[in-house]
Amino acid sequence: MTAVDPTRSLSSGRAPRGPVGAIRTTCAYCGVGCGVLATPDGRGGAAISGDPEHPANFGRLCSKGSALGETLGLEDRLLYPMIRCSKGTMEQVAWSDALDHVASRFAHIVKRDGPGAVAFYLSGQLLTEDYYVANKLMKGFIGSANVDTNSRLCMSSSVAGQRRAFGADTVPGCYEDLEQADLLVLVGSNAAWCHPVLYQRMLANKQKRGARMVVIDPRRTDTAGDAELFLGLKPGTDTALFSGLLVHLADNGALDPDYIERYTGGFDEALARARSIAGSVGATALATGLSEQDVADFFRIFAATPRVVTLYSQGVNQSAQGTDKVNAIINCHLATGRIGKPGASPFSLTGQPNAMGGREVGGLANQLAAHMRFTPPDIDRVRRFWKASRIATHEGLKAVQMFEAIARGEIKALWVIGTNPAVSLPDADAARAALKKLELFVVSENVRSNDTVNAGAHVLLPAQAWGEKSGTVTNSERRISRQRAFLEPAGEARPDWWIVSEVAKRLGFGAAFDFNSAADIFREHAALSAFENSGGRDFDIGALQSLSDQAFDALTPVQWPTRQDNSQPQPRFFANGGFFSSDFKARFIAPEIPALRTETTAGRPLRLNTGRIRDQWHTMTRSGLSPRLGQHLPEPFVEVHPDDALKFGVTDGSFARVTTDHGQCTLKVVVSERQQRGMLFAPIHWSEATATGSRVGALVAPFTDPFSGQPENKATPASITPYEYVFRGFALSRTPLALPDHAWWARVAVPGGHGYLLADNADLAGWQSWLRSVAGDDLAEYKDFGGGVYRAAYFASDRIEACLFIGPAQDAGDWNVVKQLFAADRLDDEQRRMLLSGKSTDGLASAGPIVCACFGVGRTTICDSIAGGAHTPAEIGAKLKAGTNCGSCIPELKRLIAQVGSTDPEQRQLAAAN
Ligand SMILES: Nc1nc2c(c(=O)[nH]1)N[C@H]1C(S)=C(S)[C@@H](COP(=O)(O)OP(=O)(O)OC[C@H]3O[C@@H](n4cnc5c(=O)[nH]c(N)nc54)[C@H](O)[C@@H]3O)O[C@H]1N2
Ligand SMILES: Nc1nc2c(c(=O)[nH]1)N[C@H]1C(S)=C(S)[C@@H](COP(=O)(O)OP(=O)(O)OC[C@H]3O[C@@H](n4cnc5c(=O)[nH]c(N)nc54)[C@H](O)[C@@H]3O)O[C@H]1N2
Ligand code: SF4
Ligand SMILES: [Mo]
Repeated sequence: MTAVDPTRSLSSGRAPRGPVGAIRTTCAYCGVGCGVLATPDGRGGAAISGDPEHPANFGRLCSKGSALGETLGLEDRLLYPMIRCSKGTMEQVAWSDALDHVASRFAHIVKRDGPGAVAFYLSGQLLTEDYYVANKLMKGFIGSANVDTNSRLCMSSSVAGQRRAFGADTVPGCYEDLEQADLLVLVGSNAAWCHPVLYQRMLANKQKRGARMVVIDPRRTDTAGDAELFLGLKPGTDTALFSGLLVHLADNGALDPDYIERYTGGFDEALARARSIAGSVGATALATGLSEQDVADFFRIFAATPRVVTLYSQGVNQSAQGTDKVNAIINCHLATGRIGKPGASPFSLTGQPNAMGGREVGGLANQLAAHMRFTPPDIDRVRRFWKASRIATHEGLKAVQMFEAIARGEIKALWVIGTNPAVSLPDADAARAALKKLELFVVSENVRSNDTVNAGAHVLLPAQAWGEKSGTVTNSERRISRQRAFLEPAGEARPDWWIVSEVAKRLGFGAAFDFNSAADIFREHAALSAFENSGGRDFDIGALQSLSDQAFDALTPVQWPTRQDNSQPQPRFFANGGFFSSDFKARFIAPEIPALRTETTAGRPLRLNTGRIRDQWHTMTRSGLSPRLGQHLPEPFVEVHPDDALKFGVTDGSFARVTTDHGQCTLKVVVSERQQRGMLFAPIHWSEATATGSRVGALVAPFTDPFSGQPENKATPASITPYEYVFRGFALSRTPLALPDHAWWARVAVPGGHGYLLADNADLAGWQSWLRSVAGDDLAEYKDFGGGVYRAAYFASDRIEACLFIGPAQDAGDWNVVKQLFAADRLDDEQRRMLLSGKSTDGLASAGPIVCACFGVGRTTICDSIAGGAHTPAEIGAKLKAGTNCGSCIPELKRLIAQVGSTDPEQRQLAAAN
């Protein structure tokens, strides 16, 4: 290892400071890319607030961003490089040994089986600099394009759709458009939960300017709560809806013939195809399952509103026809010339913090760096720029195909960096089994344990995490922001770019990987974007290629392109054509007739839709550490329409088995009218590491879109059957617990320790002996085995060390109350006595499940306040503070107001239930 390591020092990448010692950085989570002020507390933590100067959020943060300070602990961190030794156990090794090992094993496999036998699987959570170096090594020097990323599961249909239409992967609009639009159409986007700060900007437009909102989603999400029009279409029918819209625009004089004529090609074919798919309002209604009235309303509003932004996300992308869906949307914007103009554009909402940066460096297997492609001139250009010894000459394998090739034994070495494919890939059991076949399986991670690490990694390399790492990310509106270090790196963690560069050096490519800092890499990346680019490539940040280290440290958020000759950034594209095709024109695309890849059958009569919840991020390796975020929806669940619940015999609050042709999960049932009949919804966040039998990726069919390779994550045929557990309960402990194998459990962070929600069928004596084996015999106990109740706690001085509550479904003890007692540093005698009663003690009434994460305000409290006369979120805020900080719960407050205030007793019951 080098004696002086610039990556260990906070002095690089730490400037500039914001007010009173705060460091400006960017949120670790979604593609909104909010600016964050982090003020280190000197003890490894930091106070977090929104950066008022950042143009993505102007000081706002959502519930996840606000809770970032609760996720900085080191308890779960991977601190040292580790290698699996001959006995099968992981052993700590020196960095130099780990890097030598990885390089020599990769070199051996490439020499023996060729470059196609190795692969990298990367992530939109890496910094641009990490991504750039990994892509350069694999595509330029190892000589394979088998480098793909979790963005394949996320954005690749948007990439493919934009490339087909615009000739390049260009997002034409910017965030200001959301404030300037008169109509916001959200398609397959639950922005209220997944892009909350942008959603608030849209709501502000609605409130201030009266913009209208249309939400298109098979589920009535909280995003739909603010919409004038909610279109709960049948899954997978978006192409029909937007084909019908194109026909309507054409037949009602709403086209922009001048724009079509001057700047586009292929309109007639696309319109003819649209007519054959959905040639009228009636045909569209039939194809989508919507009412003719709703379809007609949507078409009319769209046709009559020049300033319209259509925002789309995973309901569009994650489909076996995702690329066609994207193009069906873009067609309507091209046909009306509503593109790249203030308040008018199609807008792909990106998921991860650096989904866009990954696309810029060419992290996908079918891209070259700097938005170049696998064409002979581009390959030659990148080869010359990199002085690449062995550049890949054709596209590599896309994520799902890559894991299939691993399963077949064709890919023998895999390096996973910053993603958890054993959870997030479709057919996740098969993906996990494939990992076990690898001859060399390297994982660069922040955490010591997740399902991918636990799938048999041979080498673990500790990467610097958010707060420690330093570099750049690009958000949904093409804006590059700095992530800056404000904490010392944990243990021996290193930047991902450093780890990859050190392996590259050991493979003999030292000259091309002699980087000393993220700034070094960024300059090279910027220079490549401008290299032989006279405007023919959209991605150009040539103006930034000569930044000094100090200027890089001080870099303020900047949108691309920012070209050398004209350093004025360009917020929008294509208002006056200028597409990136050979004739500078856009292409209308005639989509295929929409159809889902699979039919439901008698055995699999439902369709499983999967997605996100408000307060968790992906596989919970970071958000799962925050007690505040754990309060909102603490358990893995499946949402079912009341009619289906009745039909299949499942009830709210009970458990059910969800089965597909690929796998099985056991989930808590939530019966809800927000769900469409015939569909189930389950969140993606839980894994083997955080719950039993709740890894939803195992249920998902591995079908992919033919153009993008993106899997259809939202429509797998499934069945549901009730599953009985005699006992329910929970455990709380200061240290992590290994629950007995027979139990169903879900882990949740709680103040002061770890919580586990439980369900089980084993006898209570077994639980008693398990607890004794964990905590010793010195237990305070309440036993009523005949009544099915066992409660026990173990104290150290006056504090609960661990406790266990098991009982019949309705009598297992009040989790919300016991959690508060557990959080306390000391319990008085009265509280101790009350503890094992499992009921509230004075002043500790249960507030119900938490709705407002910032102030810990529960549903019961909120419903009481509504019943007591609070009729708006503002009035609830004035009484309870709920919704007055980050605002992420306001959509839910509105739903509760509607439900509690409803004259329909069923609605009122729903408010109390979910
Ligand atoms: N809280 C939170 N926020 C996140 C994330 C997170 O993990 N947690 N992850 C981030 C990432 S990486 C991403 S990619 C984004 C994703 O953000 P979103 O795409 O908004 O989130 P999803 O919940 O995956 O899916 C959105 C909606 O698509 C709907 N849908 C399903 N099928 C169809 C269909 O056929 N047509 C239409 N029109 N809609 C359909 C679903 O019902 C769902 O409500 O969120 C980002 N933000
Ligand atoms: N069924 C279904 N499946 C889906 C989806 C869906 O909607 N439905 N959505 C898909 C989408 S859009 C996405 S984006 C994926 C997300 O899926 P994943 O990427 O698999 O999920 P994460 O939990 O974000 O995994 C990131 C991992 O990288 C680690 N990590 C974080 N930062 C760094 C870093 O800087 N360096 C390194 N080396 N490691 C780091 C974290 O500890 C974590 O283990 O899931 C996809 N899978
Ligand atoms: S919206 Fe929330 S999660 Fe997304 S970047 Fe902003 S604070 Fe982070
Ligand atoms: Mo994503």
